[in-house]
Amino acid sequence: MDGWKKRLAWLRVLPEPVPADRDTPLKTAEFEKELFFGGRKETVRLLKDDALGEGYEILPTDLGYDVRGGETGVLYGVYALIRALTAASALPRGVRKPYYDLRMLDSWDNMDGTVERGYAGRSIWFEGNAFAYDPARIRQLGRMLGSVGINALCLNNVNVHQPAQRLLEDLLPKVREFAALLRPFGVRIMLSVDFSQPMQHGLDTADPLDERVQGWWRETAKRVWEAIPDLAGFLVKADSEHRPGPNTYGRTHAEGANMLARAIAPYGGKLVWRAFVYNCMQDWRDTKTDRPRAAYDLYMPLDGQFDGNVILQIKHGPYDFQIREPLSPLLLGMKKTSLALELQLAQEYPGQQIDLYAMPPMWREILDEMGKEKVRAVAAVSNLGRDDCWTGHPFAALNLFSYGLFSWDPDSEAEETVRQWVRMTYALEKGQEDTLTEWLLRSRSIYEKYAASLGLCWMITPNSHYGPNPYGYEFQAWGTYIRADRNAVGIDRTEKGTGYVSQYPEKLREMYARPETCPDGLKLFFHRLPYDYRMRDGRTLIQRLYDDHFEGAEEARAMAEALKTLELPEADKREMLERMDKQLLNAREWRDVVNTFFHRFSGAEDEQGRKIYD
Ligand code: GCW
Repeated sequence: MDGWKKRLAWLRVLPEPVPADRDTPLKTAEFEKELFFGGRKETVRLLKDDALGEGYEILPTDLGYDVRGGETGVLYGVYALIRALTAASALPRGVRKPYYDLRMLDSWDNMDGTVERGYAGRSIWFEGNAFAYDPARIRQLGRMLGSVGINALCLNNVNVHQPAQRLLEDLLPKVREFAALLRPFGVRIMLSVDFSQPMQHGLDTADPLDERVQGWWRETAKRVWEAIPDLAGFLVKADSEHRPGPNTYGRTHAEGANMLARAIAPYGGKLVWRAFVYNCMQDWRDTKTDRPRAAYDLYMPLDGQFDGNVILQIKHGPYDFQIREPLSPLLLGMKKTSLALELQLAQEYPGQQIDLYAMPPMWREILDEMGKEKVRAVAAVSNLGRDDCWTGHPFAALNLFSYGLFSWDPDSEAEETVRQWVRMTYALEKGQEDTLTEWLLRSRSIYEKYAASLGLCWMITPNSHYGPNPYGYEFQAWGTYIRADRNAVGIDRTEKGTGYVSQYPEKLREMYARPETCPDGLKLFFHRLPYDYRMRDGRTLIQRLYDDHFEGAEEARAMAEALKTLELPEADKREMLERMDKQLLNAREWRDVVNTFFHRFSGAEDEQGRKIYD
């Protein structure tokens, strides 16, 4: 039950729990300071300066350091100082403020205790359709989030299943108690709400233009914010994957979002509206409809129509957190709407916290391509659960840690962030530290080689989304096709095809539109190409597919060999080894299934004569 108490992830240098009487960020900061510096020679002074808000400044003094900051800023400053000293990285200089005001972690926790796409055990706070948690664990969770600057936690799944609607009703006092546990760490609560909720209360409609509906939400917001005045906002998944929404009433998403936004505006609440909307009832015979187009087609005409406290939350790619996708064109196109970038720490598609998949290199690419200023906020789907080690695979904690750092400072470097996590989490000698850092940084490209070569995604086991099944989604209604036949594979998304490419600004459009200039990693995302298509490096397309799959599986093996040598705490080592064994089986399966699939279609032999099954 209490196993988690020994699993401190990157907080290993703060071994004692924060006592319950530390009920403000400043008091927490005092505690962390005493704990860390108690045995050291430096003297640290905390200076509260409300003008700095979440910001802080660390000033070296003759005796140690002064940390100046707002109420929460002081806490962030203390954590930043502890990180810098533990990881031997440079001290943050000057006044540091978070680039994004809202740095959200979205939990897909259901009240029955399950976690949608959760790979680290059951919910940490829900069980049996009620709140059920150890307050000490929630405080430790708050500490983890606060230590990397995450400042909002959405408690419940965006698919709002009963009785989660009751969080706004009779369970509200429980939400209030929960919120109090996280407040000393600068973390505010958010709730996912069901657009049709007024209909559970005697109304025969949820039409956003109906005055009774508007009145119901106003009343509800008043009650909710009276109970929790610092609630960060509501999160809504509407008209998406069978969720209710304004479309039912012939209303636009701006009308739907604004109605809720107006109800919560008096309290400073944010209405976070997800842009993950597409036709999930597509006929696979229909080659005109192209799922990646959907969000842009729907939302671009609404740009400028959303209220100021609406934030449109957009997944980084136009599909759905695949291993390799181009940036969502909506992130580049919408100019008059506040946007949030949505990432997924839960490894739904990338290996489910069994296979190793460090995300910072991917986020660096996404942020560089997007430009950090395009969005006003960031959100990530949580990878946490009730497992002792919090994230299933102990190394998956890297993704949570790094997400915090990137959301505070979107200019963060991937390698530096990974190294900082390694040093915070483990006390390894230099050679081992380099080994772990290096393989973490390579882990995404290894996974990509065996699971999504050339941008071919969705060749996965339906529903579970773990393991290969090239035609698993080919005849389904989700708009997720690869359209492989004996001559060619991929979807033509150029002007001659679905026209998706025209949603990009000119420079990107031109680059993606021609197979010769389209990056290899996205070749089959944008183009339908024959197996004998010549890649820039002279290989044929089919040979490149074979090579990637052989290499991916081979590199996974080399990674496992290298990581086996690490001297880690016993539990971490055991869990890592167990998962590595599974990853090797998975990589082998991907290699052989995908290669066999294309070999049977194309009839092409591997130039290197490696074993492919007939
Ligand atoms: O990736 C898909 C997942 C669903 C999820 C949905 C979403 C919460 O398979 O489980 O539902 O995305 O983001 O809404």
